[in-house]
Amino acid sequence: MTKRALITGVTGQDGAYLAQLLLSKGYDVFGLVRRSSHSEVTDTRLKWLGIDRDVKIVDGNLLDLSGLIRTLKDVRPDEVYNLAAQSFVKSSWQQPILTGEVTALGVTNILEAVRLETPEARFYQASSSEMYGLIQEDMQSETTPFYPRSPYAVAKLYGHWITVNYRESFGIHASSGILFNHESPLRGIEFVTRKVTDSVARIKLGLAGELRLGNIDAKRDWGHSRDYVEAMWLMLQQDVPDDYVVATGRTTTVRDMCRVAFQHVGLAMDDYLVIDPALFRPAEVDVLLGNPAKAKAKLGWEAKTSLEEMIAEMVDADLKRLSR
Ligand code: NDP
Ligand code: GDR
Repeated sequence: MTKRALITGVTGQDGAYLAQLLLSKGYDVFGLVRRSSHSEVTDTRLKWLGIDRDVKIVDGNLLDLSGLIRTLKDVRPDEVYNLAAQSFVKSSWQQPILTGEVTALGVTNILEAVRLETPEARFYQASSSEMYGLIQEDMQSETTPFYPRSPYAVAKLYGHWITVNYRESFGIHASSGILFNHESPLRGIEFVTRKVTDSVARIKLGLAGELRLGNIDAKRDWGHSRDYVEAMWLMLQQDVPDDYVVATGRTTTVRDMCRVAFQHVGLAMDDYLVIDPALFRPAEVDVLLGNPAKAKAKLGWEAKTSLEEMIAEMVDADLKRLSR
């Protein structure tokens, strides 16, 4: 029988790659999309991957429980991937309440809909390494204590624990992936890697003269979204639901990531980089480094793409976009 999957956040970076993966495995893929007056831009990423006609779009919003219940009743998915969120950390200080409503309580809404309509469905929650925040261990694993440092991270912590709680309270097959930063040519332009690759491409083409960044000493464990969505799927194929760190096990400063991008087009970073204090955050997560040992041992999952390969792919994609 053809498996049915529902993806919330299907218009985002991970939603697009996950939809592509599930389609390649023969799933019927349904994507929850919130209404926009600019409907032509909502499926940009699905179009980029050439799958916009293959994903069945359902109208809905993580804030609207009655709509979610109707969606679960109609779609009757075997697997539900909850990727929708207000996902930009910096905006979460400007919009802390919205972030809490969508990124935290929204998880309870979708879990309630699953519990009421399709309690046998397997559930994936998009948890985040941001939950570690002010790190309590040099290398973060599933047992490292959390210390969130932004309204976004606080909201994700709620989403994480409510997922664990629905697993333990109602026996729902609910797993939580604690994913470290992952990027791609489909990354939103506001996130630092894509901001860098887009700016480097603009500078190379003579369309811009500088790149303004905030804290370039921050360190992140960066992987590729295409690799990470595979781990999401693997989690839902296990007999027993669980929580997994998904990471590369390597950490790099924003400065060095940026240098890789400039080097790829043969330019010297120091000629263009400007530090802008306005881009610093009220509280920073200085360093993240994940330990993916459990994902490797239990899921057989490993990151395949290096930071250098990924940044090169992103710069090339931005050069192509801008040259059109
Ligand atoms: P994106 O920001 O690219 O995508 C977020 C998605 O959520 C979009 O499809 C957006 O829709 C949707 N969305 C936002 N608010 C609502 C709402 N109220 N109702 C329904 N849909 C909504 O994020 P990513 O793809 O990068 O990340 C996917 C998930 O994984 C997120 O939950 C993120 O927090 C989490 N995560 C991401 C990591 C990363 O490094 N990328 C790491 C760890 C966790 P629209 O297009 O309409 O805006
Ligand atoms: P992050 O990603 O906050 O880790 O959250 P982001 O790319 O926004 O920032 C990474 C680091 O770069 C520093 N930085 C800048 N960041 C941005 N966006 N713009 C800048 O100009 C800039 N200059 C320096 C930041 O201060 C930070 O230290 C991402 C999101 O995808 C979350 O949803 C996800 O949960 C986590 O990754 C894991």
